[in-house]
Amino acid sequence: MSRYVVTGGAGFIGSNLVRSLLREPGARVVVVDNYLTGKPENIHEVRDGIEVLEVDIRDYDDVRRAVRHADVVYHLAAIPSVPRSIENPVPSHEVNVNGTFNVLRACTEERVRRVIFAGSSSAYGDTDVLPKTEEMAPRPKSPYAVQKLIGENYATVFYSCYGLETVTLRFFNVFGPRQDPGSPYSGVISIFMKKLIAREQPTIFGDGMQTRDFTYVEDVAGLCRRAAAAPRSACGRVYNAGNGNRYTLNEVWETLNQIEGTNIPARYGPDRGGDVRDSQADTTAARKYLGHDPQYSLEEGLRRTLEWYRASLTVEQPALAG
Ligand code: UD2
Repeated sequence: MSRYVVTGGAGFIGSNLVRSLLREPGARVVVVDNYLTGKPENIHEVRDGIEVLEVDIRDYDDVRRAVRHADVVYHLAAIPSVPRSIENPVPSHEVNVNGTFNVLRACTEERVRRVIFAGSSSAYGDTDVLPKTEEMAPRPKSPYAVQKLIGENYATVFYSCYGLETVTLRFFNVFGPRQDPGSPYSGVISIFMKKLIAREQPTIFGDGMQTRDFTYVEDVAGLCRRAAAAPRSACGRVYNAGNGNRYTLNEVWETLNQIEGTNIPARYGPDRGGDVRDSQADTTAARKYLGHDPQYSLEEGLRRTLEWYRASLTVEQPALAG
């Protein structure tokens, strides 16, 4: 019987991972979250099957108690968002860097078998070549990107220096159910969903021709679990956790209009500081060493996500014309 700890388990990706872990017979799942960006309602319906520890990863002693007896720790707790880290770098530094250090240190002390760390594709910055491979030199463009890069470097060093089995997965623009659309720092697809359902125009920063490797959250949760089960030889390394495709924001908004049978034009605003222009994962290493096998096309992921938002969002529907 395995005991899993998911830091950030009440967050968007974490709460989806928790559901995926609970499908394993006999799995014991512990959620560590301080509800800074996570939400109790994300884990409400699975609450009876899990243990929840309201712990802030900036507190080492609490983290240490939380990871005690864990077989695998999925370290997803973070303050995400590129613009948020530019506007207010201190909290995200404290959580993403100091908090990550605490988790790695606590897992070493408590002899946790393996830590899966949520890295970010933002670590690459702008590269001359696409898709992006793990050998490319990182060129972070924002505090958030630096923080995630420090986290993955620590993860690698904790493996080489202390023998803690770590795997870093660089997440590439994950989307899906339970992504919070409620803040200006929310992921673009969650914002698009909310706007589409409300029949409002989204604002696209720049010309909308920037590209992202949008990856459906189920595929990411699946890869997290595969990374936990991979042989030890796969540890101490960084892997791209993307889908392998890239789409412009204009294409995403157009696809959503098609799915919904609407024709709502986007508004355009100034470029967003710290933005990477293009992003696409080379998934060769994750496929080869971790068994990564993404199943969801962008369109299928968007359909499923839209269905979830439609059922969950309490947005006032405008009166039907005519
Ligand atoms: C970065 C990372 C991603 C993940 C994420 C966590 C890259 C390429 N990706 O995502 O892997 O770590 O950070 O936060 O660095 N946008 C609009 N209108 C809006 C909102 C966003 O046009 O209302 C644009 C935004 O300017 C950007 C794109 O949409 O060009 C994606 O933005 P995002 O905030 O969803 O994610 P991003 O790429 O910063």
